[in-house]
Amino acid sequence: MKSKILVTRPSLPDLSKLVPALESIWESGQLTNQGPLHEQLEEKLATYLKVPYLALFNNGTIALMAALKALNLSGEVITTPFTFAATAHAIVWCGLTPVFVDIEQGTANISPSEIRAALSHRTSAIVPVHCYGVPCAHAEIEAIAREQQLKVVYDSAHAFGVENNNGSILKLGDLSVLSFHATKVFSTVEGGAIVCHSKDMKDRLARIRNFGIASEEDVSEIGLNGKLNEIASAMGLAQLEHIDGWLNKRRELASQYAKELGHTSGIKRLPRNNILTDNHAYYPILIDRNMADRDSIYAKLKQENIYARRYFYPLLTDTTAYKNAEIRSVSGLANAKRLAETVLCLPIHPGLSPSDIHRICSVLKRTLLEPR
Ligand code: T4K
Repeated sequence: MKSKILVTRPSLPDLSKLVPALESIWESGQLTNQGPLHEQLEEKLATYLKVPYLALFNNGTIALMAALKALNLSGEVITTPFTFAATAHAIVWCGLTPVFVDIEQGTANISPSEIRAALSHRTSAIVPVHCYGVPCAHAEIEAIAREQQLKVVYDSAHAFGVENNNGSILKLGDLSVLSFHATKVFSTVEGGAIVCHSKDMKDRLARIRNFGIASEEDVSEIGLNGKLNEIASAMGLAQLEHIDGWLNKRRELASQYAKELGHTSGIKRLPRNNILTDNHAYYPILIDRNMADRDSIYAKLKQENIYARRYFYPLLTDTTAYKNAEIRSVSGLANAKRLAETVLCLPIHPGLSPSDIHRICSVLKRTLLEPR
């Protein structure tokens, strides 16, 4: 049996880069609570990502919850069902009602016209996802938000380092939330961050992250424990030293996929429009239902020890947790349903070699030619 290829593997820094930082933690005994490595990572990441302010968190889900809390929202929040469960979970954990609308045809991102059709007097915010790192239709989304006085919190869990013509897309919206989970392009094992636009907001987020403690004498609001610890911060600092090389490696692998699969009938690439600097966090392809069945291809790859993933199937609104959720979609979520049934994310991570990509493409092409 050929070697196992997983959809992703964490990129690990040289251990030698991590050891001095770990030694400093052992020496100081400062393990968490905004220690020196945490402060360094916050600063270095804001610079690297070219964003004004950034607050670290212990994972992307808690960061999403803190972001929603910091904007003092109430009532309904319009979002997409084509996402990881955490997006909607955070809304529910904040006591808000997620209202699900469809994605735009030909993309994996929320549709502005569907947002507009779903507005109610209870709507207080929009939570779009830059799915697979592709920027949302942000100009239209933010025009609606301005007009209706709504907040916009982008779920940017997939969008580390992505830039368009105006620079980092993480600067969009009121707040933008990142994930640094082990499966992400940049990782602190578990971790996340919120990008914001003022020192005041960063301070508020830091307070929410630390139980809402305002001073030795007061707890000013209901916060949570969202702190990134020092060992995770050390991991982040070491990762930053490698990140450009890893992103380049992803670019090379993505362009090999594009070359090898470019003219294969039955496979379409999900477009990656309006991106100046891509991160290739995922490599989603669409399987033409007239040619082949996505699940058979997924299973065939598995038989060959190649583990692709059906991100995001099942659609969130088809899961038990959301079976009674509020869906307010003109199209009946038709685009999201179609995408959930036809998308396949192929393995992509810096540990893969050109021959791994060739092996994946060969199995795919062979399977597509087999009679159904
Ligand atoms: N919003 C969006 C849009 C998100 O996609 C996510 C997370 C969030 C919010 C929340 O952020 P966090 O709270 O997680 O920071 C994974 C991740 O657990 C999850 O972080 C991620 N999205 C989601 C899209 O994918 P699974 O169920 O695919 O994980 P798992 O364990 O099956 O891992 C996938 C592959 O990676 C496996 O083939 C093995 C490999 N792997 C995984 C881990 C954890 C490793 O090689 N090493 C590892 O340590 O959810």
